[in-house]
Amino acid sequence: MQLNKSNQKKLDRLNNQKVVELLEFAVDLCKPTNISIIDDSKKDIQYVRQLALKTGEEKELDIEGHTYHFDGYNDQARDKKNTRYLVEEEPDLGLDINTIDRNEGLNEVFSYLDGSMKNKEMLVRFFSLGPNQSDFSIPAMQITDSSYVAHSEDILYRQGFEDFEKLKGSEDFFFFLHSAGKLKQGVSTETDKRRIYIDLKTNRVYSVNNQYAGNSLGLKKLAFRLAIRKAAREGWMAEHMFISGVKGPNNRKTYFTGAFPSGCGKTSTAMIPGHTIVGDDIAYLKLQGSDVKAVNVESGAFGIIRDVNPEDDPVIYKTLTTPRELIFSNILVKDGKPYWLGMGKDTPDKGVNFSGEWYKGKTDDQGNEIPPAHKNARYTIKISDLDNCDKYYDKKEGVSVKGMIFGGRDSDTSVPVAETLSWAHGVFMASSLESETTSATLDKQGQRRHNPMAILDFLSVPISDYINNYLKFGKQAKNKPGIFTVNYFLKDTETGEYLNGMLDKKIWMLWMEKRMHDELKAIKSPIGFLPYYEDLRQLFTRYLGCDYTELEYVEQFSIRIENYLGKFKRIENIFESIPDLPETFEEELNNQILRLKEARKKYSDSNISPFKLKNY
Ligand code: SPV
Ligand code: MN
Repeated sequence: MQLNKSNQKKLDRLNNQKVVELLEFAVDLCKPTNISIIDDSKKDIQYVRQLALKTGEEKELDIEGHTYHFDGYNDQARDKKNTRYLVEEEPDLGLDINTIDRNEGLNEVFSYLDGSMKNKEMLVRFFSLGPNQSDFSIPAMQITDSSYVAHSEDILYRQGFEDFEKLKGSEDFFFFLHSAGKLKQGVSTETDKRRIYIDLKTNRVYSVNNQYAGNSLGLKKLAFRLAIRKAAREGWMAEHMFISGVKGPNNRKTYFTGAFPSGCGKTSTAMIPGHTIVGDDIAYLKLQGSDVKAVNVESGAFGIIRDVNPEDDPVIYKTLTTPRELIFSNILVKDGKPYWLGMGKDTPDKGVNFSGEWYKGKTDDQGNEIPPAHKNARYTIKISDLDNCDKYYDKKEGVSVKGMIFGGRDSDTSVPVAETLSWAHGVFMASSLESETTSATLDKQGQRRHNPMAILDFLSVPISDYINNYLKFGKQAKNKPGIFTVNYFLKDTETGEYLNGMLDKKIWMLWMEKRMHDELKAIKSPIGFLPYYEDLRQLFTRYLGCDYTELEYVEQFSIRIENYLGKFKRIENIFESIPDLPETFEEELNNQILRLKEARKKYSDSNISPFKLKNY
């Protein structure tokens, strides 16, 4: 292995045999032309930023600090099919979790990585998943030949070279090896050989022939998969959750976490005007004394840019249109300016996008019209660049979590907000989350999928272990967070129109905040506690300055018994085939179905108005 003097010096500073071994292994396999070890210094971080421009993986836009990057035409989302766990004799992980025999998988992915960095520079990076030097955090080493990947990680994660120095030679860190493979105009070309293989045995991930961040950035969803397993084994939680500070009366701040499948309102919930953001995607949660505390694993946001406009997302829009370091991906560029779908102004008829030179009406090989920007186009920014960044976003001890929210894209069943009846009922409801698919994965869109805790794509332990861990975690917590379900996508059965406005989620958050401080009573329904009309009406008037009619309330909060029963039948069918589910969980399922059937009988109605439920 050829390291120049300054790189060798950096490696020596780390004094870590495991790091040296992994580096030697990666160099032998990928055969880079040169190697750069990057530390936490401004100079090194700037070097990576410049390299992305030099290699053409990123290009500059008019506004200072803004760059854009394209992923390949067929590399625009997470690739579930080619993301697999390498397993030896382990039992099947269950549900539709993809696995491959460990040896076979290693051979395959190594064959694609072999020589993948010829004529390229290998970047060796060190980060901290979670705040530096925190009890929550996990150190991570990333090797990549993509300066876009390394640059994105600088925006999205805390640099951790110094944390590695403090490791004193420990082998306890995650390792990611990535190569974008063969490039054409800065874009991975051999996407048919795209592989993302996760080695649970060694906490390593190998990813090749891709650039889309959900596949390539080791620290994002790849580290998350490793962390879920580590957490389940060690009794804490790694969750697909934002963390947000909800501002209640008298400036009271109450922290909530929220899990939503991608593209279902997660970032916009974390970004509600007037509230603060700690993180928008991944949280680690641990018990500390009587409290549940959470940290943001990341320090940036890789957010969906579609529909970000001054009206609906004023804070993000401002951040994206003022000078700062940020990366746009898969947007449309014309004359040094970025454009995306739903940005609130007209997009030009031609420009450059993820398909190359683009013009209105352009079609792909299959004859499909290519939109100006991809639906899953994204922005990469630092959380600290947002006006609503929480002052504790980087706090080593984390913030105290008072409530957890679970939401999906559900057009016909779930009420806009409900508080579950207990921790166990909450865990059951969160495990029963279903959502209509979106553009964040390469699947067909608009199909209803079971997605427990919005984490299914990332689960790395059998679902029964995962649920067991949840139940135990709550049992141990003296100050248990309340568990809430939300749904922003309920539609009118006849007109098909959404029953709620974009801003209504703020009201649901404020209602939950007050509930967690015992300031509001609620109506007990078969599926959980519902808000009283009067409380919502007051919140709508005070915080949104608008009317909230009894009719709206009834349409939104009536319990659609048949639809709920249909949903739980589907859930029952899924869980029936899963071995070793905790008994508590099965009881919750049976009781849930029973409560719905009893209510149907008691009210002789299958669409029960919340007004009727008052004395349930
Ligand atoms: C998500 O889709 O959940 C994301 C983006 O946060 S990524 O997982 O990186 O695709
Ligand atoms: Mn996510």
